[in-house]
Amino acid sequence: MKQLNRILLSLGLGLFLVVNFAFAGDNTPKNRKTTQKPVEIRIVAWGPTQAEVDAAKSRVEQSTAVQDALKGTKYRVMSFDYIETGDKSRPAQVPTRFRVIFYDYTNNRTFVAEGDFAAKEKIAVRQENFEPGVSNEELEEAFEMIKNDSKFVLPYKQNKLTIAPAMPPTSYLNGERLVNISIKTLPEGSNQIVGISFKNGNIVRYENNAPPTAKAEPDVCGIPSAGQSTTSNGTAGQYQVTVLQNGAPLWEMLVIRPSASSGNTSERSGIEVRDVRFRGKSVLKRGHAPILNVQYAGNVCGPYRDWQYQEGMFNAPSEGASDPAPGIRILAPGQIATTALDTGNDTGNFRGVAIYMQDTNITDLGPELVMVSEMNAGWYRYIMEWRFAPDGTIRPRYGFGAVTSSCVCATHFHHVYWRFDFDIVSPINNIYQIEIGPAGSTEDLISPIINEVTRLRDFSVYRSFIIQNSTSNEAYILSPNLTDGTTDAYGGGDVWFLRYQAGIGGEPAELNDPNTSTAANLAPWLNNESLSNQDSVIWYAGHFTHADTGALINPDRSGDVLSGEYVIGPDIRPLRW
Ligand SMILES: [Cu+2]
Repeated sequence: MKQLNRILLSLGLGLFLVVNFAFAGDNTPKNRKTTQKPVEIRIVAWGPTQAEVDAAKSRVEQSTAVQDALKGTKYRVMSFDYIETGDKSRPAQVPTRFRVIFYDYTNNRTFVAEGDFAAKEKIAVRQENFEPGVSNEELEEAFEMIKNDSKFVLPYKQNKLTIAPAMPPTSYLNGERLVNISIKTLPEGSNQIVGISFKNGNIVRYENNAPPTAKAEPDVCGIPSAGQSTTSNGTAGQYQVTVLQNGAPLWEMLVIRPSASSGNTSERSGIEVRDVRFRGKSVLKRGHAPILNVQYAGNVCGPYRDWQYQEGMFNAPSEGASDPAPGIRILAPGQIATTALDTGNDTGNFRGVAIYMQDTNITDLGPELVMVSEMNAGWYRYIMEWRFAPDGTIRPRYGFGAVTSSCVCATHFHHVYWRFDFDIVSPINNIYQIEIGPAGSTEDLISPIINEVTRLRDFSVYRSFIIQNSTSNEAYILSPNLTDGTTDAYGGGDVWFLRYQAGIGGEPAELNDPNTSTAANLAPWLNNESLSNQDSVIWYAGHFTHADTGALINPDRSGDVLSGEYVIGPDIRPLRW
């Protein structure tokens, strides 16, 4: 294994690190093309540090406004959000303000407190009516309660107890919020889902051994849960990533780890990329996946709205790697990260975003920049990956796995909704649909998308979409892959074309749907606004059917690229650049 050739550290605005990814000599991979040029990854930490976040949280918690609201209650800090500022004509601005989300178990209330990092504002608190999402701290406390419960303490000590997060993450019983945990005792295989009451500090048993939208039976599918801890909602981790080829910027982007990504605080949006530039010109203002849900055939369980803030452990080899910012690991040359989906093993050594360069067969210009993370949502294991090739191709990918559960034995349908805010060179773009023409014709059919609309995929005519700058020739094409499927009634659609909405005070609007149920709810935004020479946003849904009764692990993964039937995502390629 070749070690990092060179690491530069400097003080100043942030940790600054350069890794030389030139391959040489005996380490040359077999498929390496001779045209490959030396490539470097440069990482600069961006935005508030975890220490600043922790200080802000504790100051807010101690404020009189928050203490007045939560006086005498049992409560917990659930989540921390940055409040975005700045307009689209500028690069992402470092957040100066934030929200802290509290849950009051005594009265089953959610509170949102707003403040600023500079501590000049008075803390404002308001009660809001949303479910804050299960937190890592809740899960760890719940596990402890179960391990110490008189009924479970002996089997736990005898290593006969498996405790794992369940679905749905929470249930409300007589108005009380309970956190759901799956408990299996060996060897008799008794399996149940219980609700944890933090209000009363006890374990609540459900009728039929499971909450109404789940089931717990002796038969289970999926891989064994490793029971490792996850990342707290709102953990800092943002960094500017630059890939240099022969010293010139190839790719530049701001990367936000899943736990700090934008969107609804109780869901978030996975690995978020912002201000993505290829060879110095803007491609995407923002790319992320703010909606993730799953429906079961016959509704034997669910449906569930899932979340993407809860990073889980996967394997990011530490030998020769560097951790230049919290939640980011740059792997040594030749190393790749592997997830539960690849290995069938839920155990890992790292949470956050693993970054590496990898030779692929999609271009001979050099290796692809890969960023991957694994996220836990109850018994699901979700893999999100972004791949940036040196020819300008972007391949967002999503993979689906699960740890043992009775529900996942049944056929179920995963849906992921990417949000691509294309700003090709500038925010003002035009969008065209392109299809192959009728038999005998040599011309493609191209039609402009002039108003907000939703379109289905049509693989028979290779239906794709071109996004072009309004006043210059630069253009990208968004092409679905067969694995992305087509929608069913619950999925609600395949592709949506919407006008960008700036929102109040410069905080972008429509980053996540107004979810009134677990299904994606993009329809209210389709109100015929013009997309001609406008700033537009494309939502792209991928639909994946999970139908096997085994380990639910990708059977045909290629070994070095997250691919195969259990992985979906479109290809985004430059047409002219
Ligand atoms: Cu599944």
